[in-house]
Amino acid sequence: MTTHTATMSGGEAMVRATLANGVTTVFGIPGVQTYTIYDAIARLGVQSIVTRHEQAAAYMALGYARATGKPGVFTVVPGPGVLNAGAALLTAMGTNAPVLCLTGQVPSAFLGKGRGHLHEMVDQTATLKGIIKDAWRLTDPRDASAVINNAFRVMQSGRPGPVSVEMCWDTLDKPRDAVVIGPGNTQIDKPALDQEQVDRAVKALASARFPMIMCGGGAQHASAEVLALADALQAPVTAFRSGRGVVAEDYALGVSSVAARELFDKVDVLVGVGTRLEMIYLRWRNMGLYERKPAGGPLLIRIDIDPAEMTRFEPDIAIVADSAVACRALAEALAGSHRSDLARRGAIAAAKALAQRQTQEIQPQVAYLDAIRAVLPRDGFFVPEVSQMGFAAYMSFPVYTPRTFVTEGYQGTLGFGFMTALGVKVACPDRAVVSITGDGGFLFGVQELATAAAYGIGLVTVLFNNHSYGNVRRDQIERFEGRIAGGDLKNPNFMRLAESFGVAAARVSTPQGLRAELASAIATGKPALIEVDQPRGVETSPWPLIHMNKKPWA
Ligand SMILES: Cc1ncc(C[n+]2csc(CCOP(=O)(O)OP(=O)(O)O)c2C)c(N)n1
Repeated sequence: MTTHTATMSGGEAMVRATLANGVTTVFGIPGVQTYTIYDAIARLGVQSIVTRHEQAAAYMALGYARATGKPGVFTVVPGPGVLNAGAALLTAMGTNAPVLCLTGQVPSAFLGKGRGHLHEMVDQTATLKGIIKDAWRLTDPRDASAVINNAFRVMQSGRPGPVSVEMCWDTLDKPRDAVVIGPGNTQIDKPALDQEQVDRAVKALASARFPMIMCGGGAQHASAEVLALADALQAPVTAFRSGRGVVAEDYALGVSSVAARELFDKVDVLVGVGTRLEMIYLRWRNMGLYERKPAGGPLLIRIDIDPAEMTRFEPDIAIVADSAVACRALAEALAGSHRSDLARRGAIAAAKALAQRQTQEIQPQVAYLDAIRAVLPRDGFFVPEVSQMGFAAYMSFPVYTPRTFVTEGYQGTLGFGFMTALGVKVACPDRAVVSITGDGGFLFGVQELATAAAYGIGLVTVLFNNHSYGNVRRDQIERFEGRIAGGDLKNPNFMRLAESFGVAAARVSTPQGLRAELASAIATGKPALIEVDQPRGVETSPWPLIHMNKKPWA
C-alpha cells in the first residue's frame, strides 16, 4: 500500500485511512455531519450498504466480523445514530468482535457546551468508552492514519472488541492540505507464551484420567490446534454457544453440551479455551452464585488471551496466550501421551447417542432444526436468534465448521439475528446463510427486508411465528399461576409484508415442508422469508437441557 498525500476533508482522510487497512465494505446511514465520509465512500469505490436503521448497520458490521474474523466497519451520525447502534455494539463487545464505528460530533467550538447543537450528547466518547473497548476523537485530518491505524491495532489486539473514532463536524468538512495517508496497521499485540505455564498444564494433562476441552469464541481461529490437542489427549471437545464448530460435532471427539454434561462427572481435568465457561459454572451449577474460583469439580486449566479473565474466574493453571499458540504448544508436548482408549471412546459415543435421544424430545423445534441441517451445506452459516428455536439449536443443531454458528453471546440480545445474518451474507456471498428467528425478534429489524432487497443479499430467513414473545409467555405461565403479562402478540401478515418489500415469501407448517422450501430458497441465491406458522405455546421448553437438572459436584 503506497502513501497518498493530498488536500482532503477530515471525512475523506478517515475513509482513506480505513481503506488503507484493507476494508472494502462499509455499512451505515449518512447524515449532515458525515456527508464528507459518504462522498469519499462513493468516490473511492467502497462497497456501501445503507441500512434502514442504524442498529442494522452495526449488526451487519458485527455479522461481517464474526463470519470472517476481520474488522467490520459502519458509520452513523453522532448522538442518536450512535445510540441506535448501541445494542449491536454491546453485543460486539460481549462476543469479542472487531467492529469499527466511524461517527461525527458537534462542531468543535460547541464541544461540552450543552448548547443543544444537532445530535449533541453529553460526552459521547466517554459514553462509548463505557460500552466498547475504546473510543477516540480525531481532531486533525493529518492524524487520520495514526489514529485509525491505532484503532485497528486495538480492535484486533489481545481480546478483540469494538472501537469508535469520531470527528467534529467542522473538522470532517474542512479541506486540509498535505494530509498524508500511510499504509495500514500491521501490528497485532499478543502476550508471549510463558513456558512455565505450559509446563504446569502439560504435567496436569499428561496424568489426567479423563480430560475435557471446552471452547469459546476465542477458539474460533484455533480449530486445527484445538483438534490436535484433543487428539493428543483423546479428550472430548464441547462448547455452549460461541465456541461451537471449532471441532466438528460429527467427529468422534466433538460433543454437544448435553453429551458433555453426561460425561462431565468423569472429568478430572478441564481445559477452557477462549471461554468464560458460563455453561459449566453458571448454567449447570447456579446462575445466581458468584464464585471467584470454582469451589469444586475438575482441575481447571484456562487458556485465554486476556489476563483479566484469570482474576475474573480463577483457574488452577492459567495460560495467558493466543489460543492457537497455546494449544499447539500443549499438543506438541502431549503428542502420544494418551493412547486411544476404547473405554473412553465408548463412553463418549454413548454420551453422544444419549444426548441425541434427549434432544429429540425438544419438539417440534428439533424436527425443524434437523430439516434445516439436512439442506444447509457443511460450511453454510446458521444464525440463531434468542427464541425457542435458537435455544434448542444451542445443543441440538450440529455444527461442523468454525465461525458458522453465529450467536448473540452472553448479552442474549433479542433482535440481533436477522440483521447480523445479513452482514454474514454480505461478507460471504458465495456461502449459504440461514437466519432463524421468532416473530418477536424479527420485528426488531423487519425494515431491513428493504436492505436485503435493495442489495440482493441472498439471506434465507426462517421465521417461526408463534404469535408471542414465546419465552416470556411460557416463563410467565409457569411462574405466575398462568397469568400472561405482555407475552402475546398480534402480528402482521408476514407473507404480504415480505412481498411488499420485494422479498420472496413462503409459508410452511411442517418440517418436511420447510426442508423443501429452504432447499429451493438457498438454491435461488435471492433474499427469502419462510414463515413457519405455529400455535402459541406449542414448543417444548429447551431450558431443562440448558441448565441441566443434575448439578455437577452438588
Ligand atoms: C434486547 C432484548 N429485549 C428483551 C429480551 C427479553 N426476551 C427474551 S426472549 C423474548 C421473547 C422472544 O420472542 P420471539 O422472538 O417471538 O421468540 P420465541 O421465544 O417466541 O420463540 C424476550 C422479549 C431480550 N433477551 N433482549
